[in-house]
Order: sequence, then structure tokens, then C-alpha cells
Amino acid sequence: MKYDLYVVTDEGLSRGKTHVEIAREAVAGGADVIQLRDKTADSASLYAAACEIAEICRGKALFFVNDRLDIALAAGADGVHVGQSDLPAAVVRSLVPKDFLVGVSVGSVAEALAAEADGADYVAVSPVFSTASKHDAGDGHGLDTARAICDAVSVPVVGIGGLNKDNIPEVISAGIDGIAVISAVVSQEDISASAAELSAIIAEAKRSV
Ligand code: TZP
Ligand code: MG
Repeated sequence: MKYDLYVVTDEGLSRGKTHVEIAREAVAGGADVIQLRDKTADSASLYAAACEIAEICRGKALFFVNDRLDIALAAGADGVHVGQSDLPAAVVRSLVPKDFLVGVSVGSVAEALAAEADGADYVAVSPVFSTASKHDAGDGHGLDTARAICDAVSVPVVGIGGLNKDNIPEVISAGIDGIAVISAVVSQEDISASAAELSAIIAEAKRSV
């Protein structure tokens, strides 16, 4: 599985673009993963968006739904992403088919080890740096914690929170496998060009690790 550029949709930060438009443009620019994230949409609209995004991603990118296991399964997504205050990862694992992917947000080595033991397919250090894109994200855990988590687990480790073209090289150097972003792609005028630019920076940073 390739998690290099992981784009999280957010209609509040997208200059008016819908989840589906964000996903289409990000995949066209080379995003490896799309996560549909919406805390306020009703289930019917979320399901409709998820079905369209599943089609857009098929054969081109992995597709995750944030929090909503029901929507992820119903729409044929590749997986679900849960946080520490969502349905526990072990419960999710027990409910889903073997090849269905489970991602878990973590903020410490202990949480990362627990997530891995519970059957997470990847963990996301959240947030790596402080960010205005998620008001309850809390302070950034920083690169030392990110490095410690990467050393502790064998599943891929994604970083999220305040990541952009300037800090990607140091984040990759810390051992992070995937760069997850909202604003560095979703809030840009040209989502596809921004995704392509970040993909190239990630590839280059991985070549020099
Ligand atoms: N989870 C932790 S930080 C964050 C989420 C969804 C927001 C990331 O947004 P940005 O703009 O890439 O900092
Ligand atoms: Mg959540």
C-alpha cells in the first residue's frame, strides 16, 4: 500500500469545492490516498459523495472514510480512519472483512503500539505540528515523537497536521511514510497542480533518506 500523498477532503477549506471535486482533482494530480472527512453532513449526502469518490479512486488511489464505518462499508471504500475517541480500532477490525483497511490516529508511542496490536493497517501521528485546520487538534507532537512512533511500529506511519512543501523533507527524514494534508492541497487554487508538486517533493525526499 502506498500512502505517500494522503489528501483529506474538507469543504470548509476548499474555496467552495465539493468533496467529490476535491477528490477528482487530487487524484488527477497524483494523490495516493483520499480520505472523505465531514463532521456535519447528513448520512445520505455523505453516502452519495462516498460512492462517487470510490469510483474516482478505483485503481488509482486508496479511499478512506473518516469515522463513519457504516458509510465506508456501504460505499465500497478501501477502509475507515478512526481517532482515539471514535469506535475502538479492535471493534472496527472485528466487524470488517480481512482486506478492509483500518487507520488510527495516535499521539504517542503507547497509542501507536495499541493501535497496531488492535489490527491497524497504518497509524497517523496527529497532529505532527499545530494547525488551524482542525480546532480540537491540540498542540503538535513534533518530530521526536513522530520518529519514536516510526521506530516502534512496523505498520506504515502517516503524519498529519501543518505539513507543507517546506517541512516535508524533515518529516520524511524522521521516518514518516505518508504525508497527509488538508490546506497544502485542498485550499490551493489548483488542487491538481498542488498535489503533483507535493508528490514530487515527497518522492525526492524519499530518494534522499
Ligand atoms: N487531523 C489532525 S490535524 C488535521 C486533521 C484532520 C488537519 C490537517 O490539516 P492541515 O491543513 O494539513 O494542517
Ligand atoms: Mg475521528
